[in-house]
Amino acid sequence: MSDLRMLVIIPAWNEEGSVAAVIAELRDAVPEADVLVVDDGSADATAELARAAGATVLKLPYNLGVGGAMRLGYRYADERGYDIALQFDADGQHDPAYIPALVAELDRADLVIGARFAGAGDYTVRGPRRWAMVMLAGALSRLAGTRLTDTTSGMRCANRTVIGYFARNYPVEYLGDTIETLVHVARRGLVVRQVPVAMRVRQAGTPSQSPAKAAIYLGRAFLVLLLALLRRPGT
Ligand SMILES: Nc1nc2c(ncn2[C@@H]2O[C@H](COP(=O)(O)OP(=O)(O)O)[C@@H](O)[C@H]2O)c(=O)[nH]1
Ligand SMILES: [Mg+2]
Repeated sequence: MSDLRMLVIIPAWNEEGSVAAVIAELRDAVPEADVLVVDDGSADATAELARAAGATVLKLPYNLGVGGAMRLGYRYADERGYDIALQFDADGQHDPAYIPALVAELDRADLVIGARFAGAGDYTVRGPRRWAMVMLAGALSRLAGTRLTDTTSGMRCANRTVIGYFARNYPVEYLGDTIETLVHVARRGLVVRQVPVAMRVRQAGTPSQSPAKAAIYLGRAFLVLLLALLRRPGT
C-alpha cells in the first residue's frame, strides 16, 4: 500500500468460532499490517486462538464494551507510533478486500467509514433499527458536511491525528463508540468520509444486538447524539 505503518484493531468478545479465520484472512489481504486483538473479558478461547493465529492480544480482565476496548487499541496505536489504525470485526462480517479502498481514502479524510447501504452489497436492516440508522445518518451528514449513510459501521480507518485524539478521548458509553466518535471528529473540524463496502453474515457466535435491544436503539441513539452535541469537544 505504502510505507505507512498500519495497525488493525479487532475488538472481540467471545469470538472463538471466527477470530482465527478473520486474522488469517487479514494476514493474507494486508500482510504489511500488524493485527491487535483486544479481548474484552471473553469466557472462551478467543485470546488463545487469536495469539496462535499470529495477532498481538491485549486481554481486558472484564468486559468494558467495544468503546473501552477500542480506546485501549487506539492508545496502543498512538504509543507505538502507527500511522493508520483500522477497526475490524472479529465475527467475519467485514471483508478485508475493502481495506485498500478505505486506506486510499485517507488521502482526503482523517477518518474513513466502511459504509453499508452505499452501493456495494445487499446488506439490509429493517424496522426501528433501520429508521434510526437513516435519521442518524441524516443528522451526522449535516454535521460532518458530507454524505454518510452508515454511522454505526464498525469498519473504520483513522489517520495519526484521529489516533492521537481517540487515544485520549474515545467515548466508552453504550453506542458512543459509533455515533459519538463521529460527532467528536466532525466538531473538531476533521474530515470524515465514507467508502461503500459489502458486509457478510456473521461466521459464528452471537451478535451483541438482540431484537429487544434493537427496539430501544432509536431513542438511545438520539439521546447519545444530543448529549454528544451538548458536550464540549475534548482536546
Ligand atoms: N471488546 C468488545 N468487543 C465486542 C463487544 N461486543 C461485541 N464486540 C465485538 O464487536 C464486533 C461487532 O460485534 P457484533 O455483535 O457482531 O455487532 P454487529 O455486527 O453490529 O451486530 C465483534 O468483533 C464483536 O466481537 C464487547 O462487549 N467488547
Ligand atoms: Mg457482527
